[in-house]
Amino acid sequence: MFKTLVKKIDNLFNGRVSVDEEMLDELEELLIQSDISLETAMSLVDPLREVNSRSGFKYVDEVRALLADNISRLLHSIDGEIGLQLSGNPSVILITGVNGSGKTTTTAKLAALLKKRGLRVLVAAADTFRAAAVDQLAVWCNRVGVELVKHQEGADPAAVVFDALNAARARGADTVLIDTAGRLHNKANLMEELKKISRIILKVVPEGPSEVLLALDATTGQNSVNQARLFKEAVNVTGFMLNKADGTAKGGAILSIVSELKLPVKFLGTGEKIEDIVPFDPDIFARELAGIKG
Ligand SMILES: Nc1nc2c(ncn2[C@@H]2O[C@H](COP(=O)(O)OP(=O)(O)O)[C@@H](O)[C@H]2O)c(=O)[nH]1
Ligand SMILES: [Mg+2]
Repeated sequence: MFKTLVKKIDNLFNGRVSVDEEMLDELEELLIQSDISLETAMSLVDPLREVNSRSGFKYVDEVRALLADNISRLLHSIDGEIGLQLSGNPSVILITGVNGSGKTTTTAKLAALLKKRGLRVLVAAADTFRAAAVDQLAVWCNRVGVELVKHQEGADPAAVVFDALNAARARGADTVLIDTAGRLHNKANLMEELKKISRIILKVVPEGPSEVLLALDATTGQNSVNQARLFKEAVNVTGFMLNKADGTAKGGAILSIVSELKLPVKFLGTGEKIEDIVPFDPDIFARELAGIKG
């Protein structure tokens, strides 16, 4: 994932025998070019500059190690848990995000993942904005072998959710995954709809959703930080599913998003297939980015 960024950092470090200010400036520049905000890039590189001017680095690998530590610390400085949380009867996972961010794909991937863990999964087709959206989800659910609760196109998404939660109770399902719309007539409508869905969930499952995942398109770059802020204001987002991490994404936005919103990345989407989902491990990611092998 994010091969370009990993490679660029690696190239910068490789073949160097000593560390100087110029190299650290280059590193900062490289991070900024990779969609990391200036502020976040500085928070990662400034501690390296401090060490460099105080005692200097003996080996380039010390820079890698300290960079990995800084990235890891940033990714751990969050409110909430890193792993997927499942509680409630049934546990509820609400999937939100703008159009094309990979919500429906994420829903299908999670359904398959949880089913594999032995959970009984039910999916709610709460994107009723377009008939094609329900059809797309139905195909996935069929393939994965999980139940789907759907209404007609244009139906009230909150009513779909209400039915799905009650069906889950009646049938003894463990988890309900809710796929939502990413586009309505305007942004305010979308946010209102998400709030309404949240209220309905609370009526049936008093502890509320165990996860509200925001699907983000990794190729969107800095703009995804704005999206994240907007959704966080409307609903109680608990973490991110960063999709299209396999593509041309520069990858740096992930660090800006976590550092600004203080919420965990829970999964990476690494392709269009059902198994292309990876639980996010901050420490592995940090080491990979800093080019520490093994
Ligand atoms: N390469 C890649 N494509 C993805 C990934 N996740 C979703 N997509 C594609 O992105 C497009 C939009 O996905 P969809 O789930 O329909 O987004 P939604 O509008 O948020 O429901 C589809 O063509 C998906 O196949 C991913 O992790 N990697
Ligand atoms: Mg969709």
